[in-house]
Amino acid sequence: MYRRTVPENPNSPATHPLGATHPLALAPVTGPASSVDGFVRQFLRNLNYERGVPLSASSVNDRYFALAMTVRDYLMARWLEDLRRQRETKPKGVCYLSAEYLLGRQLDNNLLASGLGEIATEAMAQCGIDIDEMRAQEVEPGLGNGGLGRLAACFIDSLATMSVPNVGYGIRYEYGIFRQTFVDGQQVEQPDAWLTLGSPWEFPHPEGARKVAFGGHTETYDDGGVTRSRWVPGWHVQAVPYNYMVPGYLNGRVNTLRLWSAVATDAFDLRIFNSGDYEEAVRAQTFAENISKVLYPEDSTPQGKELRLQQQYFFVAASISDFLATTLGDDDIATLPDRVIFQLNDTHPVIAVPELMRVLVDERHLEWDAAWEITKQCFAYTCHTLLPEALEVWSVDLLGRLLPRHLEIIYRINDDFLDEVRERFGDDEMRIRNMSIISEFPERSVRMAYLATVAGSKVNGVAELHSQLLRDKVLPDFNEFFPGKFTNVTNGITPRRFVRLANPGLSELITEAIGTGWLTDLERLRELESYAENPDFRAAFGEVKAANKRRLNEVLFERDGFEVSDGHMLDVMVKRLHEYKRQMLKVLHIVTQYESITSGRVEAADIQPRTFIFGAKAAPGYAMAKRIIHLVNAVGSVVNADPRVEGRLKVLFPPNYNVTLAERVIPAADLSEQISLAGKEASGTGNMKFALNGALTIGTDDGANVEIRELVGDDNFFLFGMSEPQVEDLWAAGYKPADFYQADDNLRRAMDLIASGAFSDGDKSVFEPIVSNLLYDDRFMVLADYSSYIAAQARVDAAYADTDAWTRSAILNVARCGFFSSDRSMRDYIDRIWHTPPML
Ligand code: 26W
Repeated sequence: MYRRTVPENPNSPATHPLGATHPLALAPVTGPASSVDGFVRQFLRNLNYERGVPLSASSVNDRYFALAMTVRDYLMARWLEDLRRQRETKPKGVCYLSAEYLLGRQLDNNLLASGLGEIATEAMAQCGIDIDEMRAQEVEPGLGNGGLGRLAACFIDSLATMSVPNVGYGIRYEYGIFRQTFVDGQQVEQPDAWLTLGSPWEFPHPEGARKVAFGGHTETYDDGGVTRSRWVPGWHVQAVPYNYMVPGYLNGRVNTLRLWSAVATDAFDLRIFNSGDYEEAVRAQTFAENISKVLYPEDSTPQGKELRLQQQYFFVAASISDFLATTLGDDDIATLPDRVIFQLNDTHPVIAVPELMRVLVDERHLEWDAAWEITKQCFAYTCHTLLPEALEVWSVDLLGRLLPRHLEIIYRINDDFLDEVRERFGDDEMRIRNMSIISEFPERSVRMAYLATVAGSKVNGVAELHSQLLRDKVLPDFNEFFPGKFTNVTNGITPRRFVRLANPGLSELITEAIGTGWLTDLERLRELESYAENPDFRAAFGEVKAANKRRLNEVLFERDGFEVSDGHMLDVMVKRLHEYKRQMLKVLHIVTQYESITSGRVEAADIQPRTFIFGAKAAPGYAMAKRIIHLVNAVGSVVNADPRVEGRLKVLFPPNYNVTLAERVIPAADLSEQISLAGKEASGTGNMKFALNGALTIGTDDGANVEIRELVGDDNFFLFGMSEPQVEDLWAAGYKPADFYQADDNLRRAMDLIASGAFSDGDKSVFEPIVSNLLYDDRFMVLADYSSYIAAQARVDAAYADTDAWTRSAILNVARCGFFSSDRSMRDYIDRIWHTPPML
């Protein structure tokens, strides 16, 4: 038997991660809703007085709002108390600056964090309400594209759980990431109007609006003998803050996420735009409000669009001004580094660097050098990519028009920096040109990653391999110049959302075995290792996986009408559609299996039945990515309709993959596809979520896969493909895809089948661009890794045939991946970069 006799109470202070000594850990669940009766009363009060409806006439949305407000009411006292204590003790805090937060639904998370789950469920039942219906009512705020945005959401969850003072600053996009639909297998984007029914989680504070300036010109003036610069802006926008609670897990801590919404300033400013007529005035208003209208759906390919730069400056200017006004207050500006670290989530918020300099020098009248010393201590920068095309640059022309003073400041930072470089390395013009924040080709522009590197107290990559490549390959000159500045913090994920909430069955099993502490100390999952050897535990683990598959089937049937076959291995690839992630490799594997059966070379009965699940959005302007989506759907239609592979192969591509769907798909998966070209995926975080939910990984030696494999061991990971150095060598030697095509019969047959029009009603032109890309022009070397991938998939099939051994491996994956908690990532940032102790 693996069960403990006495299950621990998760609310018990003794088992609380902060220990019995933590004052808040001792606090009982109190507040207006701490009993079922109290919860019902508060819920009805909210329904009647906040929504203005009686229960009998309430809509689902009314009830959802009233429920959410009741949870909010409970958290409110803690929130206010934390803010009060912070004002009083003035601790150093983290301001996380991120253009994206991919939060996912809030209700369940906040029920879990507050410990109100059972009470709320019972209270709803007493009111005749199915709480699952309430959960389903919430529209997830999709204010991010993918990994970077979801990482920000995991990080703020961990900081709250660790009681570290933090404000997450970002943009309240009126439209989040587009809703994906398929028409004839092709992606069609629909606007994501997530606010149509309102959101019960946000607190608007129009009185806390900050004024953000744009355009105009700069001038110098004499200030009692000192020559100073000032910015004379052309126009302004108001940034209105919306606050969201970020509750820690059962620790009584509530941090803040503050997202900014743009509105036009007063009539005076409007006049700048209009010639006195009303229609022009309204147009000006629209112009201002456009700034926070829509999330840019580009992931990894910067557009260089003016509106995007406006968004970036808008939110960082508002955030810095907000921090100085509300938190630093009248305290000496020189103490700023003791009070805050601004963490730059990729280059998107890097314009904050010259903004802080402008505030310090122009507004607070600090000497340049003193201001620079402060600024350098207040920033740290995380890079999330290596793709050269994803490294943001802004043309000097655009920057100078929109932010003329900031451009001057950037020039000055660069001049001073290059002087230091010359001093150290002499007049090495090549080096100077390579290190300059300003690049001259193809047009004069500002390299935001360089600016962040020069200004940041630390620069980090997001997995060991990525950090090493960043340091040694992308920015080696900077590493030489700033020894010790570069570091690694491997990404992590919050186990609260991605294990506890997404996989209640597994969570219960784990808690029965090892107790409750693991949710805030994920390394404790190690204690599961011995359970991998226990047949009863393996059986129970297998049952949980089977139940999760059934749960997924229900969702897929309900949302997309999909019927999923029983007894299949679930082989899942969910992530943004990008060539470097190589969804095409997965397609070639499917086509290979399909071709080998339909051509009669392999018996259908001899293959391991698999259901392939894809989830992926393509940037609307990324033609190749969209074509690949079309191909996946086309292969799916043919394969799913072919009786020769019925019951053996199935391809499902539910549209609109998002956090909510991820929470259902990941716990059901057997096999996790992490197949990027080595050196291209900075980290990946989906890979961690799958492993922690007991899926085995088939993957390249890329990003955090490297660390996953090290931890779970080679026997529990299906490695394939070239290593990063091999990729470099092959590329340098001249990659010839045709050689691989010629050398492998299976590959040739799969490619030929696609080229023949078999998946496009005989029309060869439809997928021809994909085929010729792979054959003649593929930077991501899909064909080079094909045979190794197929061989690894054969090992997967063989392994899966031994159910018991597979389950053992799956348990070991869970047991050994505790390292990938975002709590650990946060601890790394805190110890090595931020130096912001928890507020106990
Ligand atoms: C439009 C410009 C642009 C450039 C880069 C938009 C978005 C980006 C991001 C950096 C892309 C991104 O999300 N990167 C992912 O970040 C994750 C969190 O660190 C990593 O796990 C992924 O490997 C990385 O691709």
